[in-house]
Amino acid sequence: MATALAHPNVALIKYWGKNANAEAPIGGPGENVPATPSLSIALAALTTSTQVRAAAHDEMRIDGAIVHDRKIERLVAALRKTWDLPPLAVSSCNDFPTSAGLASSASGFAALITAIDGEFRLGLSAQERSIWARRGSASAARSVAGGFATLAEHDGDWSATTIAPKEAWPLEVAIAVTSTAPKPTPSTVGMELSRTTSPFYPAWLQSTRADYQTAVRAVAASDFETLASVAEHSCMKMHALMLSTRPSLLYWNEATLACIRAVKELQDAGTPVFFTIDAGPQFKAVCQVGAGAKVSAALAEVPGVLRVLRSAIGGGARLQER
Ligand code: 2P0
Repeated sequence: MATALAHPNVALIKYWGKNANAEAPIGGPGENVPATPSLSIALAALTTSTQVRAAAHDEMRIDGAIVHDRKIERLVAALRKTWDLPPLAVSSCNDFPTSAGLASSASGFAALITAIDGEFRLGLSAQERSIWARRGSASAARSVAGGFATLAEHDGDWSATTIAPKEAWPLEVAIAVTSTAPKPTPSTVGMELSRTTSPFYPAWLQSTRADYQTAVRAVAASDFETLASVAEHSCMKMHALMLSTRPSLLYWNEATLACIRAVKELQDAGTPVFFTIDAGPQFKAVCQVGAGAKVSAALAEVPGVLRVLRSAIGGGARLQER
C-alpha cells in the first residue's frame, strides 16, 4: 500500500476555459488542456491523503464514503491503457471540509496519481505525474508541483512546473469560508458555458497570457506589489467573464463582497495584502509574512464569514514514508 499527500492550490492567474481545438484522445496528450496558462500557490495547511492498494475489485472512497466519480474512473481507465494495473482500492481523506469549496479535486488527483505511481512503480517524473493529474482536473497539475506553480505548455503538452519553491518567498494566506453549500455550477460545466456564450471570452484569452508573464516575473523578483495588482486583476476579469456568461455564473455571496471591501480597507491602511476568489463564494487573502494575524482578524469580523483558516505556502505531492 502506498500513501501520498497533496495540498489544494489557489490560482493567482486563473484558468477558465479549455482549448477547444484539441481533438484529444482520452488519456492521450492534449486531453483536458487549458486555453491559457495559469499560476498558483499551494496551501500547506490543507492536506489530502490518498492510499492505494491492489484489491479484488475497484473501490474508491472519499472521506470514508464510497464514490462513483466519472473523472476518477476515466483517469484510471486511461492509465490502464498504458500499464497493466490490478483492480484498485483507493481511499482519500481531506483534513478540511470537502463541501467548503477549497479545491479538493486538485489535491485529490495530485495525491491519486502520486500514490498509484508509488505503489506500482510506474517510474513517472513529477512532470509526467502533473500531466496525468491534469487529465483528471487541470488545476490538479499545479498541486503535483507545489510552491509557486505554473501550468503551461512544455514540449508539446501541458504540464506543471514549480517556478519558485515555498521557501523562496514565504507568503501567508487567510481563507474566509463564507458558505458550506455545494456550488451551483461545477467548474467544468461553467467554463464551457463561458467559452461558448460570453462576448468577453476572446478578450479573456488574449489578455491572460500577458497577465501570466507579468506574474511569473513578479514571483521571480518577489515583487509583492506587482503580483498583488495582476492577481486581483486576473480574479476580477475571470468573474466578469463568469457574470457575462449565459446563463450568468454568479459565485459570490454577500460575505464574499464584504470581504473584498475589508481587504480594500486594509490596503488603504498600508497592509500588504491582496485577494483572490475561485469558482465559489470562499475568499482568499494573500499577504506578506507578519500581516497574517491582522488580515485574519479583519476577515473574521466580516458579517457572514463562518471561519477563517490560515496557511503558509505548501510543497508538491509526495509519498508518505512508510
Ligand atoms: C483555477 N479554477 O485556475 C480556476 C479558477 C476555478 C477558478 O481550475 O474541468 O476543477 O477539472 O479541468 O481544474 C477549477 O477547475 O476544472 C479551476 P477541470 P478544475 O484554479
